[in-house]
Amino acid sequence: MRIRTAACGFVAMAGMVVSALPAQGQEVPPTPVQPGVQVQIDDQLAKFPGGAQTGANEVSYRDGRVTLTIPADMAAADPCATGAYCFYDGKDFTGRKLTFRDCGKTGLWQFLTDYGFGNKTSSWQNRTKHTVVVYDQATQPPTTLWTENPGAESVNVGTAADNKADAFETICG
Ligand SMILES: [Ca+2]
Repeated sequence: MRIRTAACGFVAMAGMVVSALPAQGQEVPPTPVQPGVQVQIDDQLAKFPGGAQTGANEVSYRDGRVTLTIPADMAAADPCATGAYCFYDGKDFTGRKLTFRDCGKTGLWQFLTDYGFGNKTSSWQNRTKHTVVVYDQATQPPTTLWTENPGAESVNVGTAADNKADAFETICG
């Protein structure tokens, strides 16, 4: 929300500049350098320590096996890398993206909440040979929300499962 507000303000300001200088080929104001992203990264590292900033919009944990990507624009999300599986905050693979690369022969449990990603996932991509089973642990017993088969993806987890995932198990494929 903060980013969206800032972007709207910028557009309004740019419009004023253009109307004030109608004559010459005006200089287009430079694209703002992701004003909110660094603040979000600093906030992420403070609240979920153990990671390190590894890019302008990226925080990595566990020697790069887990990566959080924070896009400046909600609509602009990178695709999930081959060999990884990704959880997205937004539908259609948008918004914050949390990338994982590992698995366990008898299942590897991990927690989205360790990275500030609990109750957020709205879409996902699995570009590995692994199978990922995703849970809502807020219920008793835990609810199985969905299963990510190798190579599968979902642009929308559906209303019943939206923003509920907090843990998952990854079985090596
Ligand atoms: Ca979401």
